[in-house]
Amino acid sequence: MDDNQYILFNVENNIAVITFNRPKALNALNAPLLSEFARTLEKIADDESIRVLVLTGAGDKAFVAGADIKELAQCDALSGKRFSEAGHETISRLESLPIPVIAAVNGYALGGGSEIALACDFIYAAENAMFGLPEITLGLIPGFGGTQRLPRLIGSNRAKELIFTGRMISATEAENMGLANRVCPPEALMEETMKTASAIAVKGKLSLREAKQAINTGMDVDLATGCTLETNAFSLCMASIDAKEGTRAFLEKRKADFKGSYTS
Ligand code: DAK
Repeated sequence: MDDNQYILFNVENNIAVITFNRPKALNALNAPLLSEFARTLEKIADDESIRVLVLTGAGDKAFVAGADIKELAQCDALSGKRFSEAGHETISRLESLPIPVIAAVNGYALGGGSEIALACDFIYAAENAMFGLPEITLGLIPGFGGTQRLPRLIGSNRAKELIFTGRMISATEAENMGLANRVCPPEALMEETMKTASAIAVKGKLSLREAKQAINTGMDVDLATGCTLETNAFSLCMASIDAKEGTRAFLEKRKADFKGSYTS
């Protein structure tokens, strides 16, 4: 289907799955993996048929164990800047995809791996998952948005403790902190994730996009501005064929068949 070396990409029933596939290095993010990831996200953004994206890691040990430390160790200012720019661009492309994205964290999600999961809409974790931002141990700080997204999700006090110590936390602790939505036995993780992905995939693509955008943008503004954003998004939905179909389907006692378009 494509010529990727470090990314597996599969689409079935309108659900795309990206698997980070460098299991011998615990799926650590090297430059080629990051650029394959970026290209695949671009392809997904251009494919109207894809309704949900799931991210996971190959093997049973890791989602992504962070940036490739061998590569990091060789970075100078210029290559570090390039790595940083490419990383930021990719993470923000991931976060701003107009479809829901679920991280199925099946082992270590460290550093850049945790940051990728944080840029997804929500996280399901296997019981053996471990989360952490160990950059401080390397004399660094999180560089793919961890200092910004983690405190927004779990509060600045908890985020500071994790970032200052570099301590890893278990899936259960992550769930208790509100970092992971659900914890499953490892063998059930993909099934549970795909069940939720399928439940989302049959909903209207336009209303999902508007809901995601309203939440993401609304988190960074005051409540009144957020409610104005919601009003505008709501009126866009009302203008869509999908809203006509959804309301009509309810009245006709049948399942809605959403087309994801404003016009017929
Ligand atoms: N990079 C490269 N190789 C890695 C790796 C990594 N991050 N993590 C694991 N590996 C490799 C190991 O070297 C080992 O390879 P071989 O020795 O077999 O060749 C293989 O994967 C298996 O790992 P272990 O033998 O260590 O496995 P263990 O079960 O004993 O330990 C572990 C698992 C996850 C606890 C351990 O591997 C570990 O601590 N890994 C490193 C975790 C880590 O510190 N990750 C990096 C975080 S820093 C930036 C933006 C973002 C970032 C940087 C810059 N800019 C904006 C510029 C991000 C930084 C990070 O992510």
